[in-house]
Amino acid sequence: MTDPASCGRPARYVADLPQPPRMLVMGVVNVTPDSFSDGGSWFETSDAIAHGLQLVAEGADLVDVGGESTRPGAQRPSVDEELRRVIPVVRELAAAGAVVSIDTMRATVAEQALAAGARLVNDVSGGLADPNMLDVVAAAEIPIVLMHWRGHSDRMQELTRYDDVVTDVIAELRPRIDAAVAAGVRPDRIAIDPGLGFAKTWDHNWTLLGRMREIVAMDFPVLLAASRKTFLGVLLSDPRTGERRPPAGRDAATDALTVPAALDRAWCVRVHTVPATLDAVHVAARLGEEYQKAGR
Ligand code: PMM
Repeated sequence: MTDPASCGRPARYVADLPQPPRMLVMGVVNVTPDSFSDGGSWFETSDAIAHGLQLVAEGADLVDVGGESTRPGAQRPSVDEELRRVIPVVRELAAAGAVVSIDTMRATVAEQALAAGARLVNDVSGGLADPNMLDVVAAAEIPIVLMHWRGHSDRMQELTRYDDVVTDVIAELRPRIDAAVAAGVRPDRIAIDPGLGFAKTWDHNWTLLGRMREIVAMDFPVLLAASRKTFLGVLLSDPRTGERRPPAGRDAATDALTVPAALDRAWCVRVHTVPATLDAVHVAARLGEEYQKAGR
């Protein structure tokens, strides 16, 4: 669905998911011992469930449950271990009424999470890591986020060469969309994501953010996940010691990016803390109305 009303609102929404008159907010539940942003904080099932419920109570439109860290150099968990981490969390959150997204590159995990009540698959590999993923999503008739991805975390830092990062990311996302549609995923159930931090240098992330409108112009809903990422920690390094700002100190910077994301008409931001993000989203939606009137 396209909403021509205002530049502070998503250019496109994803079918079968909430469609509030503003950009959506996805809260992150990392059921991992080693995520860069919050590793270990919600590794126990009960802690992860409580955290997810808190994100929903704070106003998250979606909660994204993941059991595999994608930090550079991370080792993959076994399928059984990933299932053990995420399925009980998905089940409980879905039963409590949350709209749950499963952050996985594995078709088996996606399939079981959907059976446990997940309503969206967030595949950071854009369907590349597991040849069965797109078929599973098509058969389940649910939406998917296709992220720009070039390889697993153990080698993604070697894969950062681009002629022009925005043009190349767009060119590499298109075949992923085509593959999803060819597998039978309905086009209005597809969202795309430039994959900030994945096979990107710090500067590539800024270029992608600065030229987000070119990605939005692909005419698919755009998810952005800048939250707490290292390029923010680098920007905000301590001027005296040169030490990077730690992840928990990057939330204000994350929200500073939420406003332009909404004004550029992204569909959703994926974040670790919800309240300030939601405030920023409301501000951007209201400001967008004025920009529209002013012809900006
Ligand atoms: N980044 C992470 C995990 N999942 N999903 C999408 N669609 N896009 C991302 O950029 C993305 C993701 C890694 O960050 P985390 O450790 O904070 O979860």
